[in-house]
Amino acid sequence: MTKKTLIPILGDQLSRDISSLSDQEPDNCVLLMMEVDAETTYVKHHKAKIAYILSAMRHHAAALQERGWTVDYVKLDAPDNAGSFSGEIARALERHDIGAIRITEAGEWRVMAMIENWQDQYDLPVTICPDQRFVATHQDFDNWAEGKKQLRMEFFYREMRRKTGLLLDEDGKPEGGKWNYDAENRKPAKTDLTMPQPIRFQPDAVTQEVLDLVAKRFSDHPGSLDHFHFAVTHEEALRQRRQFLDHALAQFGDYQDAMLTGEPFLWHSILSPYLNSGLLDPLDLCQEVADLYAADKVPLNAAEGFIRQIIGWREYVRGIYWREGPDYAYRNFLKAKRPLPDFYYTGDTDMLCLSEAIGQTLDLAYAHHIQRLMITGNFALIAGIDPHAVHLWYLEVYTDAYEWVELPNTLGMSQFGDGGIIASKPYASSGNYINKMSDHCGDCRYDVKQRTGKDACPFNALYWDFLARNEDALKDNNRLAMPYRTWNKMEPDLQNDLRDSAAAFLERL
Ligand code: FAD
Ligand code: DLZ
Ligand code: SF4
Repeated sequence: MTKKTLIPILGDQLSRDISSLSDQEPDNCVLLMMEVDAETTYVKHHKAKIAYILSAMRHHAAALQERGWTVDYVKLDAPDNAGSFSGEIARALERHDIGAIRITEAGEWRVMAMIENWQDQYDLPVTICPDQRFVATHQDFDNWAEGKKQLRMEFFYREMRRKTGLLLDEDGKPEGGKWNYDAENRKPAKTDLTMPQPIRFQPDAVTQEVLDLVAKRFSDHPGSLDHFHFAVTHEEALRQRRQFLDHALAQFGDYQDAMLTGEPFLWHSILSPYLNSGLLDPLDLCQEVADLYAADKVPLNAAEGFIRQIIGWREYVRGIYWREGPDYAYRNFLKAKRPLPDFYYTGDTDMLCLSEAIGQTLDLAYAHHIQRLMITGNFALIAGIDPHAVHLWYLEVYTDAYEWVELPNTLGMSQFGDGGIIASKPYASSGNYINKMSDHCGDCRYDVKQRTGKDACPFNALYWDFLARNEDALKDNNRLAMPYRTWNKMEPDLQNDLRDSAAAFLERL
């Protein structure tokens, strides 16, 4: 009998056409799916994130079996579960007569290092297939980046538009004459607008079993399972995609940066968990968005704004992750050292913007981009929290968080830990920005207009203190010339008051 090929399918490789399966005959392969402790606990993932991944894995295994594949599925509570991918590969080699291993490259340095050992460890040929679910290959990104002084997303994004042909006219020019309609993505929202809601999927028996397992086994992990609402199959993810395209996309452009108390989703797609784990295909989604624009169903600022997030930002951060290497996780350009405040795990703070963003994160394992960047991220940045600790928090608490996408967004874009590879200036702001883009401040116990004193919005003093504290590192950044001019023109008494207010606040943290 000919030996079979063992094809491990990891928890974020749930795409039907994953590259490890292409050109393979079901009769010659054993697919291996593994729920293992090493993955569920390498950080303390939010309970709902674990439940989503395990349930989506179990449903995907059933779908693969229906399509004729043999799937060897190891549950987390299986007796003798070895607890790691490598340990489970070893056990699978005892159960099956295997001649070779084939796997799609993993999305993290940590797991790639494991896979690269397998050939020696098991004395079998191991084929690592490129992950074809992205527009840019690693080589494409490196070719683009090579020799450039600055790796700005905008220019990479234009390459991706050219490569995919998305939103280009017949002459290869951008639709509407401009590449980027970012300036038309910044309307604050009002509470009286009717908001579309994402579909709340009811747990089936498979999901319920996983929810019970997670509740029991991960009771010390952050977050709640009470509001679990995720799609866990390809069909359900497609229903949420339809819901977004039909009811939210048209206004996504206008309100992309808006925040409202009690409205966690606004006009966002809530599709990132499905895009990142493989239930949805990013390019196919972008093509439908471009088609809706071509059919006059959605405005250009919405279509372009959405497509930019996916073939621009999403592809760009992946390129940076693999180009910069595993040490990127430890960069700390501003030498920030403060530990993460406890309220990131409880939401228990009287700063309303933070309690809203963190509260919904703990309930739903979801927050939208501006909450992540300008509320929780901004606060950590201006309070001088250690960027590695901030990175671990984001990796834990969001269902869409895998290191390739989370780390560059957090450590690079949000915390300026890489010294400006991703962001041309730190995303630091006072309460003014939050007041402009949300309705939080009106109901907050702090006064966003006051800069010092016990009732002043803490973001205000922290913002100026951040600039003053990091003047040596940041003063030559052209994009900060204006705030530094303002700071240097301030009366010394006011400067001292701001710095004292910030110090007193940080002391209380
Ligand atoms: P929408 O607003 O509807 O956007 C559509 C899609 O665009 C998203 O589903 C996502 O796939 C993509 N997208 C948008 N912005 C980005 C971005 N900056 N980078 C990569 N993809 C993007 N996104 C993740 O997928 N995983 C993460 O772990 C993650 N961590 C983040 C950490 C920080 C500090 C910040 C500032 C952003 C992070 N993002 C992350 C990006 C972004 O916040 C989420 O993709 C988005 O909020 C997901 O919600 P949505 O599907 O409703 O997105
Ligand atoms: C995130 C995660 C979790 C919580 N659990 C598992 C698991 O039990 N089995 C699995 O195959 N994958 C899991 N994952 C996703 C993996 O961590 C992810 O596939 C790797 O990090 C590679 O990106
Ligand atoms: Fe946040 Fe300050 Fe506004 Fe309160 S006043 S919601 S702390 S920005």
